[in-house]
Amino acid sequence: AGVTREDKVLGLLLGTALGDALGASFEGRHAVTARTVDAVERADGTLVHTDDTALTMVLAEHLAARDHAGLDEDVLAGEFAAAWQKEPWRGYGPGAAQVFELIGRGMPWQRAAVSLFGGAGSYGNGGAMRVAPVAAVGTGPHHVAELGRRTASITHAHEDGQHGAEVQALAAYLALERESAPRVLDIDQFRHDLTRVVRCRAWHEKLDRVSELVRTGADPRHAAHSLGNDVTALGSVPMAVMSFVSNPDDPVAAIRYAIGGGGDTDTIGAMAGALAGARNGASTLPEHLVARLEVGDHAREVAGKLATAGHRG
Ligand code: 8NA
Ligand code: MG
Ligand code: MG
Ligand code: MG
Repeated sequence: AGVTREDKVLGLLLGTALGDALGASFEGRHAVTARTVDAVERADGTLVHTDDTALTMVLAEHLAARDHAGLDEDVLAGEFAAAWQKEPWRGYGPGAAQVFELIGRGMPWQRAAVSLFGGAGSYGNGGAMRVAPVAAVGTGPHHVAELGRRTASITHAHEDGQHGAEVQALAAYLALERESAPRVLDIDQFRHDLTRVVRCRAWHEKLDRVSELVRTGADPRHAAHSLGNDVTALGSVPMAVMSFVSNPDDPVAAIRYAIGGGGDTDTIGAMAGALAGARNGASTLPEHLVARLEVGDHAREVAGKLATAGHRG
């Protein structure tokens, strides 16, 4: 009984797409009221996703297709670059677009990634926003974090950009493998698991703050003010985790919370949606919203393969 693994993997993918597409209407707003989110939810027509979902699907396909071969950064870099080249209008970050252009012209991804921001590399949230599918194939917390870091490093040479992917990958793994509704989510255990694998003080401090904000039942604006809601990894992944752990049993509520904090709403919505979708499964997502997503059929096809592709890498 309960939610099947395939339904949880599909929930991870469709939750990403739903959070991204709903959040995309509000990107850059200071804060978003529940009523404005209602209006988008009630409307008809396609919910258009952005770079977050496009690259998540590329990674999911990569992992699903490479039976026994695992993750190949050189191949994946080419697949990311091809997705950007095909649909550059999906709202990519400027750093990501630059790396993909260089890769497309034949530069090795290692050189392209370190060339960004005067040689510092990107600490944007682009590695974290697309990472969740690694949760389906990792064999344990450390392996999942390592896979997450490797997928991020293709575009994000800065340590913070890679840590963000590790934290989101691990959160997705815990949501997928350990947590099933209606079992109650243990927030402190969750934070403990996260901080054991990602050993970096800035992240520990943010995750402690998440625990405290959950305890006090903070609203989205307050949480975003404390945790951040911008396009950096450290300024957005904690808000996504917060959105999930304060709404663990309801993906739409988690996404609405993420959007309510304003800022990088598509990306924070996508990451929160991935976590809540993975915990609760696709069957808990409202049909009228899923039907409006661009990726529905493709996500079902990939989720089926990804759910059985596990424990490689
Ligand atoms: P990125 O590598 O361009 O990073 C995002 C941004 O972070 C950069 O454009 C910089 O402003 C800043 N940044 C990152 N590293 C550094 C550094 N070392 N020094 C100074 N500034 C830095 O792209 P990404 O793929 O990481 O970004 C993902 C985001 O871009 C997501 O929000 C995604 O939805 C997309 N996006 C963002 C916006 C927005 O700016 N609100 C709009 C549309 C799309
Ligand atoms: Mg986006
Ligand atoms: Mg596994
Ligand atoms: Mg964004």
